[in-house]
Amino acid sequence: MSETTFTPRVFSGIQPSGGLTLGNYLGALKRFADAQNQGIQTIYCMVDLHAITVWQNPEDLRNNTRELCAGFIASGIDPEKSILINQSQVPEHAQLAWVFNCVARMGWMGRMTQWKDKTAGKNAEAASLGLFAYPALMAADILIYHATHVPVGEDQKQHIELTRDIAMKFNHDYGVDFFPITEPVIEGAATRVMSLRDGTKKMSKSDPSDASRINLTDDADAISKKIRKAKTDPEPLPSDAKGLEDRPEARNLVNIYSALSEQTVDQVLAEVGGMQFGTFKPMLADLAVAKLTPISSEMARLVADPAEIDRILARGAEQAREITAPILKKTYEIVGMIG
Ligand code: AQP
Repeated sequence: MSETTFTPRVFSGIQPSGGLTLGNYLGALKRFADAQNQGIQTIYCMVDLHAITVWQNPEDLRNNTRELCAGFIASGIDPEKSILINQSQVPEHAQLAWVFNCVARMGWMGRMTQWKDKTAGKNAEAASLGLFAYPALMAADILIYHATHVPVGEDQKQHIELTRDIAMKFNHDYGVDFFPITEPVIEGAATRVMSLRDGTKKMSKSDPSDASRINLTDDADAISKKIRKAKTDPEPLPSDAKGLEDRPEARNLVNIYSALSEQTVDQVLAEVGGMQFGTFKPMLADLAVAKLTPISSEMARLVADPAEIDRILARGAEQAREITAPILKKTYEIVGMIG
């Protein structure tokens, strides 16, 4: 474990691989915006180098990166308070990732459930080397800032544990106390928002069924329809959280309500316990529309001015490099490449 005290610093990222879901909003963006107001430096990243681990149409990647940046800002991340960057524009991420590729072990990567999920039923030999090495780049994204805290959804927990393993192995191999042992921050009712069609599957932007997710670009009508059609069971809602066990769809909708209304699950159930879904779903739909449609209209306004988005990201990259360049230089000294 690290003996050094590192200045608290928050880092997190999202892939510009097309579209943002309610899962990304509640599991990541909303929490990024909250962290920004806690007096800690916050750095948020569009991880385009991660996105190309599976093939991306170049024009779509450019547009998706700008749309994602608009999504960050529309969700409350203020470029005056947080550093907002596009990963490829801060070259130290990729440079440190190479060093970490040489620290991390093949066996560690092979055990990652995301790697297993993304290659399940497919020919893993045909997957890109980048997809396999993805967690080493993620570790570099975090550690190039000496970030101490990473707000993420539940699905990313294993990757943060691997980031800790890489930091510990680097520190051990070189006899230094240079990289912090980063903490994942996984809090709240919606760290794992599930599909609206199957409460046992994560809500995901790559799910073939659009009805399974709420996109941040959906209008009020689409949001309401998707919630009304969400899969449920025939029982009324329970009056305590224990009653949600073994009811994945009911739990998911209550968790979403809880996160959007900023109440605990117990507070929500005190209000809606005993209600039928026919009554609860319109309440949830109204709440979701009220919270999400201002975000989608702000996103639309922002993407209409791509030059402004490019300016924000260029400024973010300059600010970021003030942090990353000295950390990379010191890493190269430790490894024996300079100095
Ligand atoms: N369903 C979810 N519930 C809670 N948090 C979620 N996140 C994603 N889905 C959920 C969180 O969003 C952040 C960034 O995710 P990402 O886009 O970089 O990658 P992802 O986790 O792979 O997201 P998707 O939607 O599932 O993308 P695809 O379909 O391309 O694989 C992370 O903090 C993640 O936890």
